[in-house]
Amino acid sequence: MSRNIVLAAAQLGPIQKAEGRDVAVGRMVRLMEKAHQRGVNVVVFPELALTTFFPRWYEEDIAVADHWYETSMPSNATAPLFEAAKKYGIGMHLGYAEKTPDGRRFNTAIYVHPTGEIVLKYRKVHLPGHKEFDPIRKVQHLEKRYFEVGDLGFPVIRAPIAGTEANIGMLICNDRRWPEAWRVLGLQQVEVVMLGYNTPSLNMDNRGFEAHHLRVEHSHLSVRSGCYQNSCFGVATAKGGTEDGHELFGHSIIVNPQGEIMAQATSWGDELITAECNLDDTKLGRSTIFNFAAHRRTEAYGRILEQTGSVAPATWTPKG
Ligand code: CDV
Repeated sequence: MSRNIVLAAAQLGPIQKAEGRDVAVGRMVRLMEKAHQRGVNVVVFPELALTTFFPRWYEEDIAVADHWYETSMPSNATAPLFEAAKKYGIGMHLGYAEKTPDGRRFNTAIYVHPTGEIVLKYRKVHLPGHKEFDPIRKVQHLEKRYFEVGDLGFPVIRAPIAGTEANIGMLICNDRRWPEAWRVLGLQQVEVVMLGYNTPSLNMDNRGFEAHHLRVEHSHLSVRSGCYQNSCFGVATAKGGTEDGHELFGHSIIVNPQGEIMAQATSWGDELITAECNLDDTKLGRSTIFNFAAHRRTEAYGRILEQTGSVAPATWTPKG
């Protein structure tokens, strides 16, 4: 049985603060049409794909930001996406801000089967930035204010895709920089990691200089090493371009289990990149150098779970 599937990253250009969900959803439906024309089986949209990246805007009263969140999925606003997925028989990954019935807020992603059923939900674990207004920063990054830490772990599920089955998992943006997150997925034999991101072209933290070209380099390095070290495909989809005056770097990629980039976006706008992926290509790494059962040494990894921050090592001094 062929285990070839066609994966797509559906990069979005900027969504301005003043634009409604209908604008974003219309653009996303057009990308789904394009995906259908190119024989795509799974489309991956970015993190917080329905709105501007609102955590850059400070609100004293968090309830004032409530209009950025989805309280149901699908909703009237997102129904056209679910309809397009069904019409074209395409699986869809969607990132959005979630507000639960009991008032909890998460940075969330779902994977939707073409029938419209939600197969998998993930809530972002690694929330970058800060909770209170930071006068040092040129631009705020208030994910710690607007979201709780995800409470679903890093789930992986086996789901039907294009006549075969694939083990799928998700990360969201900053998660891609944490090898622990990838490894938890790898330990569940993930074959396809879907992840969306909104990453500014400049480090706005302003506590030191970071060369601009390294921003993209670090993003790609993280995804490529995550895929290689866990023998999986990765679809990393950006929001790009100048959003409300702030530049996001785009550069969406699809990566194979060797850590090679199979496709890369070249614009900062709406752009669909695709790659035909043989899921059996995940087997080589998994059965050789990254055969976890044969080679992992959990007895030496205690600190990973016992310690959060780093500690200074003991100091060696010469005896003589
Ligand atoms: N949305 C994000 O998680 N962005 C972070 C930025 C702020 C560093 C990222 O890791 O790309």
